[in-house]
Amino acid sequence: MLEAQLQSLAASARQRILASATPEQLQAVRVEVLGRKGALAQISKDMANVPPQDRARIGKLLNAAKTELEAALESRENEFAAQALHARLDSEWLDVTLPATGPRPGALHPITRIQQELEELFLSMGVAVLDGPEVESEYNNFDALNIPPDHPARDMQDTFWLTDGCCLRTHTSPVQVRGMAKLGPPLRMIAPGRVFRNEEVDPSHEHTFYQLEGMMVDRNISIAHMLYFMKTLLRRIFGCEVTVRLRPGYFPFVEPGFELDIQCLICGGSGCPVCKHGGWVELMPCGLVHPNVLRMGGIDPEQWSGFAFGLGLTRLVMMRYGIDDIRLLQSGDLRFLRQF
Ligand code: 2NL
Repeated sequence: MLEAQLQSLAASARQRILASATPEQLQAVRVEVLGRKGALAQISKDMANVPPQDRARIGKLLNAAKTELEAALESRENEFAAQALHARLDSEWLDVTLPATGPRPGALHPITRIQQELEELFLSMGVAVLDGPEVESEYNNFDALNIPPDHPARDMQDTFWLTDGCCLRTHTSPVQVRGMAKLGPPLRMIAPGRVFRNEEVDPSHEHTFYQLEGMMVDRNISIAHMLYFMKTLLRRIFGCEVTVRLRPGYFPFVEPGFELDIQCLICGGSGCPVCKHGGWVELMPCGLVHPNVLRMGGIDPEQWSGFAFGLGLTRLVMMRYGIDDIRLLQSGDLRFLRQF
């Protein structure tokens, strides 16, 4: 009776093990047949009622069935495990022979590049490259440059004032004010750097931009020295002969002061959108250093004279690369920066 029950149980379990389609179904069969409260456990309990002379035989059969079903379950489990491994290997397949993406190196900002190029050019001409703070005293930024107390540049509208009376430098001139005292005459120096103006921002105006100012002081320096120097500088910057003209210009720190224009390099002077059809492009304010500025810098204007100029690095970069919106330069936009 128990023997027949055992045989039919084993047969149906064998069948169900082979027919199970998922690891979950197989596990359910294991619990039902071999589990602590499963069918074989029940039969073990029922052994108590088997007549003693049959017990050993049926006990053997029971153990054999257990061992056999255990083996069948394990073999089916191994099949499922192998299937799962294959599926995973197929989905996680990786072509290790593909070329690596490699590092994407950074690059210098175009303004940094033009600044470094010009620094090297000036160093090769024996000119000192000076640096100075971006926060300056009112004295260094305005007074020492002969800018009168009521000058509009000192206005809240044009200058970022700090609460302690200092300001963000509006030009790199204060570096040259410090340079006059530090170097003494004769001297040749440039001051490249970042400057700040409290301006409404639009495609051609930024609150932060870069300029490079320069000053040479020696005996009997004249406009002729200045013109020769400027033409040499521009030839090196643009890589070709540049035609220049001087127009009078007013800046409190120079006397006389000029606007230096270059003949348009795009149209050669015949007129185009870049020069607004005038044939000339305004490039560098310049002049002979005002005697008051020399004096405040500790240099005797009776003994020495000098020329000075300003050069907009930001505008130079825009001209070189044809950038039509100044705001792109400070945007930090990688789509823009990766082009350089
Ligand atoms: C500008 C700058 C110029 C200078 C700057 C200068 C500096 C000292 C003495 C004399 Cl310490 N001059 N710098 C000279 C001429 C032009 O232009 O921002 N122009 C709009």
